[in-house]
Amino acid sequence: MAKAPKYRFCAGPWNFSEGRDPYGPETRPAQTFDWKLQALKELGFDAMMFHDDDAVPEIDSKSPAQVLKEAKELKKRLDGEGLVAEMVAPRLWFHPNTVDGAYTNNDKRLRRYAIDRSKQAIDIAGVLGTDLIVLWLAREGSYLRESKNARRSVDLLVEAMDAMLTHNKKIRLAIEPKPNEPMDHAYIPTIGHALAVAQLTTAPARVGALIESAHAILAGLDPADEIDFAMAFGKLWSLHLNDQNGLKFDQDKPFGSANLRVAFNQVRALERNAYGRGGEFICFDVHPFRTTKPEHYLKHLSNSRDTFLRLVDKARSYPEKAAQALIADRNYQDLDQLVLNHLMGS
Ligand code: GLO
Ligand code: MG
Repeated sequence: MAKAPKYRFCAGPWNFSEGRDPYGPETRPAQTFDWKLQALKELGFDAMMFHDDDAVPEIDSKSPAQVLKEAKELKKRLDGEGLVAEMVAPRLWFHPNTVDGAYTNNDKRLRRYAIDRSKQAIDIAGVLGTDLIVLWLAREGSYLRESKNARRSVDLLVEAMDAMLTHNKKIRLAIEPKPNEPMDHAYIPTIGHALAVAQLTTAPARVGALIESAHAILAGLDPADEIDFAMAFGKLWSLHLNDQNGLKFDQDKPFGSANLRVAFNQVRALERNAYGRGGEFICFDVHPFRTTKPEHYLKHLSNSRDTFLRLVDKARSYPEKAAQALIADRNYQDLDQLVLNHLMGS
């Protein structure tokens, strides 16, 4: 097992959410960006991940020059705090232009908006000192199968990615698959889809993936297998660890909260592939429960990290020899119990 480097941690400003859901308003006060930056520092995190409009608020109302000026100011602040920007993701699901999709919108003019905004996100990433662009393709799919042409949508996705890859020859695109929500069916639901689409672009080596635990679970897959699959291709460039209790709305629970064994197996997969060796971060895409009080605002993050680190210890102290003997004997009954005993402790 290759030794993993020391893990480095990351979260985004949206991970300090205020508790709003479709049935009720916020339950915690909004915090400023500065507060969030300080919070990440206090937690000992190393990086922040950004949507383009986290980096430059109200981005659509600003000139390109103003956007870059504000990105430069942000870079200075990050440097001052000793934090780095892990990635920039164009937020292509909020603006009225993206109601019916961004890159796969049926309207050419609206597709152009999505591509232009993505190019601007790439310019922001350049200023913030990261080459990683994350594409969570929120509205690339259909509510109604007959409303879109799925074959054409693949072509449009490739066209958009090619435009980004050409805009800056240094950036890498990490596709974050998710099978549903907000769409009924998304066009890139799994890592296999993401890596297959990468092959159709003009620069396959610069198109990889980001795995989110909850998204893999929503696709009916084991996130550990998704990690191994992506890493077999050298294509796991970021990670959103969290948890999800079955096929429901996207829950973004603390890591390990719903299924400790599934979390353990993700950590084992990361360890055996030496995730982080290329500078990749452990990002937690988690949210406080709606019931969380303001004084416990950071617990979902610190708890996720604590669980992660304890599971790293569990992965490193796993009784490999005993497990191998049981595997050789095809005694999976006792192998199962060995795992449970190891997780429960003696
Ligand atoms: C939602 C996604 C979302 C992305 C973020 C970065 O389900 O997980 O939070 O990770 O927008 O692209
Ligand atoms: Mg995510």
